[in-house]
Amino acid sequence: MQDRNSLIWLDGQWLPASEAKVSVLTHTLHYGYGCFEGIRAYETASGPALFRLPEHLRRLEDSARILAIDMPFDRATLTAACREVVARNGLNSAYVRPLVFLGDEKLGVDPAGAKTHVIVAAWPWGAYLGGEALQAGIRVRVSSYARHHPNVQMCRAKAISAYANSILSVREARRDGYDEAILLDTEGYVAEGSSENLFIVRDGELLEPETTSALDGITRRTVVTLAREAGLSVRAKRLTRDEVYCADEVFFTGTAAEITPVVEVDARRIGDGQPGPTTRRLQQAYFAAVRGEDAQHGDWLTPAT
Ligand code: PPE
Repeated sequence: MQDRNSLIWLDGQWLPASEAKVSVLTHTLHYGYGCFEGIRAYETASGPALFRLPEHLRRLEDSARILAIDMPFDRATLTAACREVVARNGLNSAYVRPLVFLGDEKLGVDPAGAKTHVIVAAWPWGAYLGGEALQAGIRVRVSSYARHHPNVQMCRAKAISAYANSILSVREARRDGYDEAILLDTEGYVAEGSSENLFIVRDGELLEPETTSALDGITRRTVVTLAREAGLSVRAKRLTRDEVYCADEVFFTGTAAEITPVVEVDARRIGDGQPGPTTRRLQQAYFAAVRGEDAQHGDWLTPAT
């Protein structure tokens, strides 16, 4: 997937992907200790721009803090790397992936002595859940796996190790013929998708899970803002799976997944089985914002050049 000639930023140096290599004794490869971000750059009338870059870099800093990893690079350095990785690779739109990991200086669970490294890579990434997903919607199942309890894996960190749970749940869903998974928290309330936050619409109101077992998604925050501006009521409450079954509309949000309608959950059709009007309206508002067509939210965009 990654073009071998694409340029990757590694600890302050620009290297072709074929040379941006780590040792098989890299600490993070063995124990999954590290964190990352996913940021999209969209084509706008004034060139490619990164959507909500400061918020993503703030969350990367928060993730490192939660994991007690000292970040070796400051915000300004990483901002420049994220902008440049799009520009240097000549991408009009891109998915940008900063990743913080520990090196091969030592192994053993205690990472003391292993050096912290950072990469920033970028690649073109189309619709996350397939070309049709944004238009037609997807089918999801409630996972047999629970999302992490915060005393197991602190979910406010976008920690690499949290994703084994995501991978198991998405593989289970696909094995069973679904497109994605919804994970409940350990108390049985809805948490999030394997790599998305979830919203439901019921009687014109937008509801999101009140949970400590989900990532604080930046697309989620964007949708809350856009919905309120559109005059919709938005509320967080503990959501159960049967409330999802009975929703008028369900959709996922995420940088990669953008706003993906959900039209079926556990063999139950949602609404009339088509993406609903509120989902459509929020998709339109979201795509206008990311493409720089919403004058009110120009400050959400950082030009790549
Ligand atoms: N929950 C999880 C578990 C998650 O991984 C993501 C993003 C979200 C919620 C939504 O967060 P935000 O992107 O800030 O709105 N998942 C990223 C990784 C996807 C991947 O396959 O890699 C993403 O969407 O970039």
